[in-house]
Amino acid sequence: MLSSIARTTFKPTTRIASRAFVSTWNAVPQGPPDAILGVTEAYKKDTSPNKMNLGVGAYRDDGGKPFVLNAVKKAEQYMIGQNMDKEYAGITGVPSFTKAAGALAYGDDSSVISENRLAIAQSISGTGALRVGAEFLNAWYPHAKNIVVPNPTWGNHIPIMKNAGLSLEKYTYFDKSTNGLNIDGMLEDLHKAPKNTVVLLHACAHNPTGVDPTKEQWDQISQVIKERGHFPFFDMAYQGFASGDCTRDAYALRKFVAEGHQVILAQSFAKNMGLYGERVGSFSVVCADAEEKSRIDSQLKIIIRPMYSNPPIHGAHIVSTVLNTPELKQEWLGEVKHMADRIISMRTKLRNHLENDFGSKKSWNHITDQIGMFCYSGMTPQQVEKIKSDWHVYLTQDGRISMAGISSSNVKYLAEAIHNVTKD
Ligand code: IK2
Repeated sequence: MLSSIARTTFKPTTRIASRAFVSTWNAVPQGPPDAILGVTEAYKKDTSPNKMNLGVGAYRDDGGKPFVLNAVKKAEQYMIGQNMDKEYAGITGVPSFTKAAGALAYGDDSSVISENRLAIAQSISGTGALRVGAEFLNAWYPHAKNIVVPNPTWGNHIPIMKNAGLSLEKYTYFDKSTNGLNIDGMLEDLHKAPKNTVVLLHACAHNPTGVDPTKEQWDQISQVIKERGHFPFFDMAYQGFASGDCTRDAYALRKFVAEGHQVILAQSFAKNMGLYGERVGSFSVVCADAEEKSRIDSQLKIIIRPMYSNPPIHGAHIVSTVLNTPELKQEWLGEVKHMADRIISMRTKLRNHLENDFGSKKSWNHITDQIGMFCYSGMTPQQVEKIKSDWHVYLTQDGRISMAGISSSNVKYLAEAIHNVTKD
């Protein structure tokens, strides 16, 4: 039986084989490498013992090694002891995770939680949260589907929003002449944007510039968003990484909620819990009341189900265990502060070496003024190319340095490299 099927099935193959083979995918062109992850690919191929990967935003300890937080290790040990099953989570994820994640972002005492009006779904980290959010806007935002993002912004924001069908423009953010925030330009652009535009805001530790608005500037931003009927979409990928304090870093989000904005939020635990590859985050919607929350929850499920059915559970259980166990939460908060402090100390050392050891005459104030994981160095694409070819230092084309990739043992080498490529 099998051999007769085989004979009839394979008969035509002899005819096809006699023609020149043309693959179905023949016309698919080679795409460019990813602007950030492509840097890691190039770094891996470099054999120099001095090489440094300052491209991707991933925290390293002072020995340059990936850092698994103690609170995370303890949570995993506890989970093994619990003999947990591997059943599917619900479409919106592990409830003990989403509850704790919402409280961490909005505050334990937030009315959105006590009044049961936060619709929240576990997501595939921050990227997945942004994508679910963009799909949600495309499906249900009652006005024109326009979103504005800061210039510059995290590169992936642009295809995420566009691929979900939103029309995207940029608003002024960074001032090259001061390496700081151009607040007047930002307010003006937000004022000029068509009414009801969705405004993407980095809640803290802006990527790639490391420049955040002050509290007073957030108040001004909130004001113009309100006046123009715009809608705030917060991206909080670095809670705790800006100041070392998760409450302080949630200032803008909580202030907007307190002022009556109905915000939406993409939250990530990649950086602040070191759970990069676990892909755990959340997308949430502040609703008017519990009845509205129930309707929004139902629509989030309808959006998520055909995309990936339901999220992975391991990372969510880690976060839930850490946040719901007081001693582990305390230890974790200390570890977040430790990571933020190590980055701050690298900023000070880098600037110090540039100015004092190598006598750079350029201004490097912005290295210590900027906050979070990144330093927007001001290096040109040519200088970035030169630091890569001559010094084996890898960073993104825009001159962004991932400060978390620097350690005590190579900060001086980096300063020397930067000085050499920037001195002319
Ligand atoms: N939003 C912002 C602003 C981010 O920076 C990131 C993470 N970017 O990290 C890579 C880099 O810039 O080097 C995200 C969202 C999403 O992160 P994740 O999907 O890993 O949670």
